[in-house]
Amino acid sequence: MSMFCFQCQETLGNKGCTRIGVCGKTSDVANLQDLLIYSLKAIAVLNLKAREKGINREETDKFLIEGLFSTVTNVNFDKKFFLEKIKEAVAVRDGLKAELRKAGVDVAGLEKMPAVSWTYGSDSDLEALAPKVGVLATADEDKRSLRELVTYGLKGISAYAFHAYQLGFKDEAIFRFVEKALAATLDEAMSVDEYVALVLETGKHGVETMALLDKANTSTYGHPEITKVDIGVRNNPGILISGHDLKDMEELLEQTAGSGVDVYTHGEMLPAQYYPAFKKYPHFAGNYGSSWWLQYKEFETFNGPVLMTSNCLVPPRESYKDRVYTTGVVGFSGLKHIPEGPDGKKDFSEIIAHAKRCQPPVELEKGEIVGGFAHHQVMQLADKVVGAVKSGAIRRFFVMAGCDGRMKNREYYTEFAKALPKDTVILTAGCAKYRYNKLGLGDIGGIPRVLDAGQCNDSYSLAVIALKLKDVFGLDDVNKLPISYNIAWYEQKAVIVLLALLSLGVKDIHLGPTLPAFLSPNVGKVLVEKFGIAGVGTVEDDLKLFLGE
Ligand code: SF4
Ligand code: SF3
Repeated sequence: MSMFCFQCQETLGNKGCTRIGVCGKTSDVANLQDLLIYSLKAIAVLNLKAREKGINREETDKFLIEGLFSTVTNVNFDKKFFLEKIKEAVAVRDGLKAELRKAGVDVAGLEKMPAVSWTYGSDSDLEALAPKVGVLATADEDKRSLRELVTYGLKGISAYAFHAYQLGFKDEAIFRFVEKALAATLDEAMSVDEYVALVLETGKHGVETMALLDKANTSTYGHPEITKVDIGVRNNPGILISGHDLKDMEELLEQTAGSGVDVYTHGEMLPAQYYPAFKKYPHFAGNYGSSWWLQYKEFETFNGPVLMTSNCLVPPRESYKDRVYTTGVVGFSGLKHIPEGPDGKKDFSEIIAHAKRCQPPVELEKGEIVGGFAHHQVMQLADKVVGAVKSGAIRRFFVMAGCDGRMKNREYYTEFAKALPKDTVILTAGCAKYRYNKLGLGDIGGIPRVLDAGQCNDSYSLAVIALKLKDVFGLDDVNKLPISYNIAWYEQKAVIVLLALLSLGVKDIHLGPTLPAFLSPNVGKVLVEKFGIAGVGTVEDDLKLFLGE
């Protein structure tokens, strides 16, 4: 075994990747990601102490969330990036120790923790330590499972907090919680029950973080509105932008205006099409292709440059590698990275010049998809929706938010969507939608049968909608609504979405296509008993179950 990672749904054999990631992550990168997390935990321990002394640096908060975000599946594959980040983390950690000493704190006690005291001389020291501090360093399988569940939730929180931060929105309480929870994963005295409580607290902060990002996005770019998105192509050369970062989207649209280059969205950037602030650009073309895992084909035929602003990057093929640019925390050795300038802005001129040398995209399909059903828009249609439920025109809603993935068993979601009775509506968010958003499932009295709220973080919108409907119908429990949850997960943002829903009291969520490998049998049992979490079966059986037939 040269590595151990089981943080995503595609982990090998639903047990763990041990030689190379199914995602393409090499063992040295996987181990260095573990060492980075280990270093961040030490910073968290020290920063909590520093906060008690009134020492609190925003750069430390930002460093923590950036570091966690960089280890999310399909974000960064670059060994050099992680070596540098670990060194920076050690410097931040040692700087904090020095400051604490100056403030009269006795750090000797904290230094008894190996994470707080280890040192290195060279890169090879880092590489030697890295395999020893990962997931398997926790021997007890239940504690390991809970610590990882919390850590993956924190990765999701950090990704969303990072996007909000980019737009100037932050919340001290979220930063403080990330530190508290990270530090707790090093606490040898914590019991299994205490970790279970921490998991729920992580979900609660997940809700707050998604609410913060929702506020950041909507107050900066307006409320998403019903939009028809073209899925064909135009005749100009184009730039394809993917990932989740709306600030990058804004800057790219601004800088390409009048250049003769069109901008298309891919994967999780599709929901940018629903925001009023972006729709105003005439060169903002449609959405090209589908979800992340098809990029090996779709980046090829796009012909022009691609900008990856966050997950999911797939190790690029040689044939189009020179056209893929990364930015933010995304990285891959050999790809050109666009950094943030000292003024906080990015210069995309190189990508624009590159696009001008390229052919227009090859058309993959024609037509349009409809989206933009975030909470604000849905609430404007509330009377219609409530009326349809009361009249029986809508029998049930199915929340099918989450991720897409490349494994064959995801066909379940397409088949499930197709098999749903015509008086049911799918509420979706995240790239899971690509399994059914082009099926033409029709509408119910003008309400489309697939309501897309946006990116995975907009699952928050779906929770807001559910809570508002609960009030409208005068119910005392969100679980009494005619809503079923059949959620698809892949990476750690979906983990925080799940924990957020649990913390809001949602029960009986079905999670697939497989349950997380990082849930030990006992932890899985707790989730089943406390929250009614279940996996997925066959489409036929699941439909009967959901519809009570
Ligand atoms: Fe394996 Fe997923 Fe980890 Fe990649 S992120 S190494 S596929 S478990
Ligand atoms: Fe998709 Fe990677 Fe999760 Fe934001 S882009 S949902 S998988």
